[in-house]
Amino acid sequence: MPETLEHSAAAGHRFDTVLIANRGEIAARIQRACRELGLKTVAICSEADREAPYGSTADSFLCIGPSSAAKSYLNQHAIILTARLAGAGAIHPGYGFLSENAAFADAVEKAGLVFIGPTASSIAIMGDKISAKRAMMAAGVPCVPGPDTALPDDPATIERIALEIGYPVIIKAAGGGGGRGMRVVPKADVLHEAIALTREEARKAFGSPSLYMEKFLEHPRHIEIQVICDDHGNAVWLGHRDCSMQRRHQKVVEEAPAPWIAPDIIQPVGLACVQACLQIGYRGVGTFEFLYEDGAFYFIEMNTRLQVEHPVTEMTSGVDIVQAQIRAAQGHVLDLIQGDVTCEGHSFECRINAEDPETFLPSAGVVNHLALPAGPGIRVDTHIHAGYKVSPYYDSLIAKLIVHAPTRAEAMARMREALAGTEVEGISTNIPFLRALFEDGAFAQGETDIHYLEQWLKLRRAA
Ligand code: MV4
Repeated sequence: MPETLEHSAAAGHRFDTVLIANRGEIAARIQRACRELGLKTVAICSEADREAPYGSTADSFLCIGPSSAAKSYLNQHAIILTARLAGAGAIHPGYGFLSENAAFADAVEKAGLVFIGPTASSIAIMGDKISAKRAMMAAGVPCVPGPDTALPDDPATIERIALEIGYPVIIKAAGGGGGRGMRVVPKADVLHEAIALTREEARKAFGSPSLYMEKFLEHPRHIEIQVICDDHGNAVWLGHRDCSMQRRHQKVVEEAPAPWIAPDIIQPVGLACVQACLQIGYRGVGTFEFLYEDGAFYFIEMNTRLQVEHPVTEMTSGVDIVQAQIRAAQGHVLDLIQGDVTCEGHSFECRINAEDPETFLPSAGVVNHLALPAGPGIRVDTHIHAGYKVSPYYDSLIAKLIVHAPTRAEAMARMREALAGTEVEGISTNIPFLRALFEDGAFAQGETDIHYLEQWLKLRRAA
């Protein structure tokens, strides 16, 4: 009997070819991990990326649509069809694009392919920030004070919830996340107005008016915990990262471990994350995002994808997170236990963006000169080369500069050295601004919160 797609699906996790449904540095990063695991790769591109070097290193390379992401990297049907035509048994979504789209994960599995990521149901639970919070509270993960249910309509009940939490509170859309669809309420007199506005925005942006309310934390740090899980009831956490250095919800510098976090404070939080993964049957890699204020952790969201900043955790844990993610999707038992996980030294990542230094608008054009740093403890994840054309269609990340050294101070010195050895000409980048940031005293002390970078930029502009 000839094998049908249904039969190959029944064969379960086995695959020898991976379609990488992404572009840029992460397409190159995933391709490397596949090759190291002995897997063949299918690269895809839009018309704007036809010349992309990640295409020529893949086993096959197919253009799936026009430059607009909606018609290429977000075209679910074209991607699944291409995977079948090219003989791929699995799809790796990378980050962004379709990586946290539950309907896509479901469609991939229904086509008899493996989605390299968690189940569609895990993605859906975490995509709804209220059900995510409910799952975390049930697993004993510390959350921001506030109910794990949607706000009711009754004004008096809403007022009572706000008073119970205590002002200031924050109203968030259940369908939001990553900074979209939220509004701070300083005091009672603007509560109902804030709810009405956020509800309308949520209805338009996310197709759901569902909202929830939390205590607003005024000066937190953003600290996240990386987990990796298999399909056999095993899960570990790989330490923590500090991603407080951001501007308009775009991370600029990340580091591992988060500075000044005592092991006995983070330990129970990491274990609770592992517990939560086991309780919801999580598979693959994931990130628990926390706000950290006055010595306490508060869960806000879970990311169900591989993240841009995964390298800092790779450097400190020694675990190849992308390989581990692919092996988990193949159905392998996790090859490390919690006792094997250590955190050694300190790592920083700088995101090099092609952007105007004043306006932060994406800067497209040809990179006519490129020098990249090298040396002990220096890693560069990039897809660009001299002569590369940065297109205006996609996000402006052109390279990630990653360093690792025994101590935080040494890692900062190493990043200064790496930044000094980085030259990108022909387009504007944020390199000058990153160089200045690594000379900043408060940053050197690890004394910064989520508002620091924007304040620093404001002061710098004034000076
Ligand atoms: C918060 C908060 C303060 N209190 N929630 C922004 C992104 C989204 N992941 C959640 N965000 C926030 N949620 C409570 N209860 C402040 C932020 C926030 C923020 C969080 C992390 C990193 C940068 C930020 C910048 C502004 C606001």
